[in-house]
Amino acid sequence: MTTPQPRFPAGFRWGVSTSAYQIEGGADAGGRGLSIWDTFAHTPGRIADGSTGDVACDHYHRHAEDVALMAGLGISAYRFSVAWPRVQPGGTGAANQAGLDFYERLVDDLLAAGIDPVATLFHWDLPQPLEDAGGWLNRDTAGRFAEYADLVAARLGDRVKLWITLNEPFIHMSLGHGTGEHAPGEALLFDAFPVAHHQLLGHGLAVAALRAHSTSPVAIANNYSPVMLRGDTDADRVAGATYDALHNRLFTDPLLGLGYPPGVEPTVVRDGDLDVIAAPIDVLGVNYYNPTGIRAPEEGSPLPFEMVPLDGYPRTAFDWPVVPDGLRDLLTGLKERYGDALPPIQVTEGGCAYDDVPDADGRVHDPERITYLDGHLRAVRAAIDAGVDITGYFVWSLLDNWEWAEGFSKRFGLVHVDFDTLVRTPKSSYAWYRDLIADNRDRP
Ligand code: IFM
Repeated sequence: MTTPQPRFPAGFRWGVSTSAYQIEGGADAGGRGLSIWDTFAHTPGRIADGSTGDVACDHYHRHAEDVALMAGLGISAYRFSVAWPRVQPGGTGAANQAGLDFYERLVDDLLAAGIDPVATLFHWDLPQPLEDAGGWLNRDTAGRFAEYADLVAARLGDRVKLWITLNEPFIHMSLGHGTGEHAPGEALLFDAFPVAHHQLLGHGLAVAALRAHSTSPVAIANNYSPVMLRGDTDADRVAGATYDALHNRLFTDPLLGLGYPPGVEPTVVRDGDLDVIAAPIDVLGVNYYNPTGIRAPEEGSPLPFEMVPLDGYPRTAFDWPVVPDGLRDLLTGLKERYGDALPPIQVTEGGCAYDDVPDADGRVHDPERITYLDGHLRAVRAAIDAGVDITGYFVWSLLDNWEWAEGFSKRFGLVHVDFDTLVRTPKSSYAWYRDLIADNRDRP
């Protein structure tokens, strides 16, 4: 890098993130049940390369090796997700102790390595029996989620250092139930709004369950994509505001006590629900990858906006534009929008996919990822300097892993995984992140 990274405040949480279905494998191990992603991935035509998460990175059997990789990085926190179908294979009822045993081993190994366990309870892998009963379209699923949260917190509440209820409920609603690109594969467009409300209701009920067993802070991880208008007519501005309400406000306004933004209110809200949803949280998890270009739609379009490519920026292997300033603007914009209602922020995901290939010596050089992370961490620092309370950053992801509908074709890891042999090879970005963390630790 040409200029050294600015320093971060003492106690800043340096982490990496993963999720259960993307890394664990062990699909049948320890009495795990089926999730909607097992069903989806095993349906021909759903996944780009025809793969499944049955084995993924085999983290279920190799978690000790992966914790050692984390210790080598020097991270202070590891964000993983608990697979609901490991804990409740049928989606309801008593806990499957073997499932909880696995997470207990992981949590204890992390603590022994000096790494804070950060547990996400729902990263999209709904037990299939709950989907068969209506999934998140069914209000009952919110109550089931709180019961599951209770079981996990009863076992791990004394050791998990930060709880995250839901990961990216917007993506689960929009891609899972709006367009059908993700599990469970429903293409309901705007009829998917009940999924937003029931996830938020489940979040609020789970907050109470977590607090009954644990004094650790509670968060949610929302993903945000700031709007970059591509057009300057009134119609373009209306389209931008609509997209912003849908992607950036639908899951945050009600959490912070403002109710649903006009124009995107679900019709299934009952008296008292908004109070449950607005239960205070301690941290807002922010996942950021890129902004979205928006302009007014063509006449006759089924959508009230049109998404347009953002030209002039470098692009990742996912074809996502690399816009670090978008992260700074997002973070300062959250502060402007929510003011004192905004809790401290941790960036719970940020990262990029590139086609990383080992060289003849077996080393994996990923300079684009270093540039990406360097730019985005400078953006975080700039937002801190502008007065936003940001207390952590988690790289997505520790390992190359199973990227949902893209299968194994998109590599996000600091560590390369050979999906035939499952051999792990730290990339040059791993060494860069390790040195950055050490530098921040060593300099007062
Ligand atoms: O891999 C996903 C993760 O599961 C949720 N956030 C975005 C990542 C990259 O697409």
